[in-house]
Amino acid sequence: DGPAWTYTGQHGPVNWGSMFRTCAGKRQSPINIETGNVKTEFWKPFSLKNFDQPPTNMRVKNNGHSAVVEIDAPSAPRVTQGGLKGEYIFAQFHFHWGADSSMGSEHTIDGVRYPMELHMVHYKGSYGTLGNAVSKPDGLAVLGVMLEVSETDNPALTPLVSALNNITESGMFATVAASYPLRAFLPSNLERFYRYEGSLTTPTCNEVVTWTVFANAIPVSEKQMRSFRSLRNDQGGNMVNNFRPPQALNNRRVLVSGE
Ligand code: 1SD
Ligand code: ZN
Repeated sequence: DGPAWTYTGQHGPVNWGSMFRTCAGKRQSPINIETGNVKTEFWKPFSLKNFDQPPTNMRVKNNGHSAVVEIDAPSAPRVTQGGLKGEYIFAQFHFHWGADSSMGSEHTIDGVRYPMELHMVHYKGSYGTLGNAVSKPDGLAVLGVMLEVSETDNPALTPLVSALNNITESGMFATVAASYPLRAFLPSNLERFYRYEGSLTTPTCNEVVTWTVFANAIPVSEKQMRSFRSLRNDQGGNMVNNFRPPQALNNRRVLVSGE
């Protein structure tokens, strides 16, 4: 193991490229999405299977750089269509957020930063496991959802936010009492989204992700944001600003779904 990577200081994002070669690659994530410079594609709508089933168990872990949610479900949630080639199986979802609501998202849209971004990570079923899939160029499909501040709590986040009190330190995990189906963490409009080929946004920055960033956000209250900001990271500091800044687009095209 090399030195631990961080979001600030000597082992922060600007130096990931020298610590992990792939982080200096040409297909990195996140990016700024310029909506005036996208190409429209007409894909079949996303097909989400088992996204409406309440999980039999939901737990959240503080992995030192995010809050990661895993579930047990009667049948595995999976996604096809929406321009994806093949079937992708749900693995986990997690969040990136800011010290205050002026920042936090990884992707930006026309330079606009959201206070938080949710990533639903899926691996290609034909690769069998997430571990196998992270070495394949089409191994992962991540669905990115922006969160925007609302006056009232997002009810789907309430049980999850309560559980955050029990995972304040890195390495801790807790059960989420009442678990909502995965659909509750997605915007109601799944038809409009941006698509490009990118990477994991954390070291080792594997260039294996087909990215989807939905155009519509879901709500979160400032009170709920404060619970995320009260977590501690693997350095013992506040877990805030755990987002990587936008990377160069290089020789890539951003696509947008058309209707
Ligand atoms: O940051 C996450 C990382 O924690 C892990 O979940 C990885 C998938 O194995 O995905 C990245 S990200 O690109 O979804 N941010
Ligand atoms: Zn992420």
